[in-house]
Amino acid sequence: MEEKEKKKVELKTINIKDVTTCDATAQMLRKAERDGVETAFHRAANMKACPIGADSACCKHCFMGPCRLNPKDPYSKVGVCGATIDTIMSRNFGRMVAAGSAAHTDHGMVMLEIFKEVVHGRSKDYSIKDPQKLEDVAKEIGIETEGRELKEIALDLCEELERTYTQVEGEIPFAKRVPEKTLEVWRKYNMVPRGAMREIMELVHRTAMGMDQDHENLIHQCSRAALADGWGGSMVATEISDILFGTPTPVRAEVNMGCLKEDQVNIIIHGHEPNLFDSIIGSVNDPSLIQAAKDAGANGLNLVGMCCSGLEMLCRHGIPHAGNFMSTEAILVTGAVDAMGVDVQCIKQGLAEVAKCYGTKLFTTNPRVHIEGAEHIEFEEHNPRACTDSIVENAIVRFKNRNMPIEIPNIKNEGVHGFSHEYINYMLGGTFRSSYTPLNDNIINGRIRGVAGVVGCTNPRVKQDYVHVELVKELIRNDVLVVQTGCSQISLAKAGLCTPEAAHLAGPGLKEVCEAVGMPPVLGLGACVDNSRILIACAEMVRTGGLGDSIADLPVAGAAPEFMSEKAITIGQYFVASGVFTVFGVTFPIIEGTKFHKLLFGGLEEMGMGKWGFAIDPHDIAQMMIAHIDKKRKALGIDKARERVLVDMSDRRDLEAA
Ligand code: SF4
Ligand code: MSK
Repeated sequence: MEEKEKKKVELKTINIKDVTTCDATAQMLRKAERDGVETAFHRAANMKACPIGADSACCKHCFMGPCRLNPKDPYSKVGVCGATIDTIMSRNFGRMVAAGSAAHTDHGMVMLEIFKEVVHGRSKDYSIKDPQKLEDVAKEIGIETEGRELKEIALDLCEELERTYTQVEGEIPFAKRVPEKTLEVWRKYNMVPRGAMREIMELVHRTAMGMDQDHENLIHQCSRAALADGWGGSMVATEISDILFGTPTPVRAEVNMGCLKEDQVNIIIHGHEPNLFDSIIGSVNDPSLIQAAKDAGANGLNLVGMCCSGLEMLCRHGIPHAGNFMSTEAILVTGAVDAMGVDVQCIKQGLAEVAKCYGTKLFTTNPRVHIEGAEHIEFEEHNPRACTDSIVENAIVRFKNRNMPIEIPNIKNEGVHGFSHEYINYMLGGTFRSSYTPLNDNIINGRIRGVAGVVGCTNPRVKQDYVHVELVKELIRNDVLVVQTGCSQISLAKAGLCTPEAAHLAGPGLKEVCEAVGMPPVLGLGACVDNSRILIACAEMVRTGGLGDSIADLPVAGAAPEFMSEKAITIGQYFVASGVFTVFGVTFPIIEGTKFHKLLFGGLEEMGMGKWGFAIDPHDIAQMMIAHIDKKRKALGIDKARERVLVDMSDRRDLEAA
């Protein structure tokens, strides 16, 4: 009791309207405080971020240390071994890239293993949902498809894509998708990935004590390991998930906590891999489980997603999505969640405590993730329903025994999601002439100023959703088409910007294109591994012509304005290495003014890649991205085109025909 009182006093330190603009999350934070329950928002307020760690000015790579350098005077001393601040920061940066790359490539490898089981006929629980995509991907990486059985092609595809992970020599298969001039830069600096395992291994080795102590040399391996994720692990994860679970096409769906239903058994799936979610869709549609729910007094089984697992199924099947990373604890405060099943990545340990407070059953399902206090039901690929049926059965029991008041925020937002690269191609080019030509043409004629990828997490160190939403609003107001993935997509969906009707918030040129095509000004592409769709779209824009010869020539920019994960650093580095100006918010783990900072924020661009940028305020981020897009337009000689010509009827017909 005394302990609880103490917590209540501590909880008073947060001002809810300063930590989130998500009304549902705010409502639940107020309830959490009334209930004496702590969340990551409270812990962030009570834990000051370590300034030395935030700047990567510490090293614990050996036990002569740990060594701390002074971020305010970074060249005033060196580590015991003599390591300079640039060595220490670049090694820390490399370790983050290695961790992020490992996360996505491990995820991708799991997808490939499932695909193999399906192709060999050893798994009956999954099937090939998009055979056309299977053929298209195979053809693109040089596999003969003419006159061959799908199974033969699929077997070759498995073998070929496995090289993405295990190959020790040569270039990864999807290097074939990279524009030639971009690839030339990578080859010049020995950055074309071999297999991800090889690259991550070398990066971890090179960042150890006594290894690579030249940040200019180390950045090549940081880039190679990051590219092994973007054009490798993540890209395979996306492509195989499309083949197995279906390639997304636009679907209207609801997001926010109002997707929970008080009179139904509510089950949330949170994490990243689509297989757990795909299986539980079968479970909640099983007549015997539906009957069991009814027998328990419920009006049905209500399946809802969160974070990137949720995005995988929001984009593919229109399954409702309850919220992004910073809402995963808050939603349990509703008391309405009967079970939450989690798999991998971005699962806060704090969930276990909040779940306990509200009697929610929290299940870990992946051998890689157990949490003290959560029950583990292993998800077996050969018998997936055993796990997901059990989650549903447990949820029904919890529903029956609900013994505390339920409060569900009455907030739902509708939007259109599921813009895969293939669909963007079709949407803009039409059935018979699928192509990016209309997009490029509209960029060249200035109706669309450029394209921005706004992606990534939410983070309690900044106001949840605020930076994403303000940034995107400013971009579209300036005729920049926005593509999105990850938790950012949910921030914008909650703000109502993922609807075609949101076109009225766009500048005149973008608005005209959106209205002609019937698309939102903000296109949701999926989960964080689906950033690979943005890379493919960039490559396609180069291939289509008129916007330069490499990704670095395109009038595009990226941002992760509320990032929190090491995976985001890896994503940032693979976009930068691919040629994209990429701005991060919150904090940047490298000290300004140092040699390594100059390399990331300028030197890489001089080498033919993109560069990093940093700002906290969304309007500053937007202005940096727009200035970069304008710089690229100028270099391409299309800056004059933005002195807009009024659209005549024939232009309009062209757009409508598209
Ligand atoms: Fe200190 Fe060098 Fe050891 Fe790092 S590697 S802890 S800088 S002695
Ligand atoms: S879930 S990595 S918080 S986007 Fe992919 Fe969201 Fe960031 Fe996790």
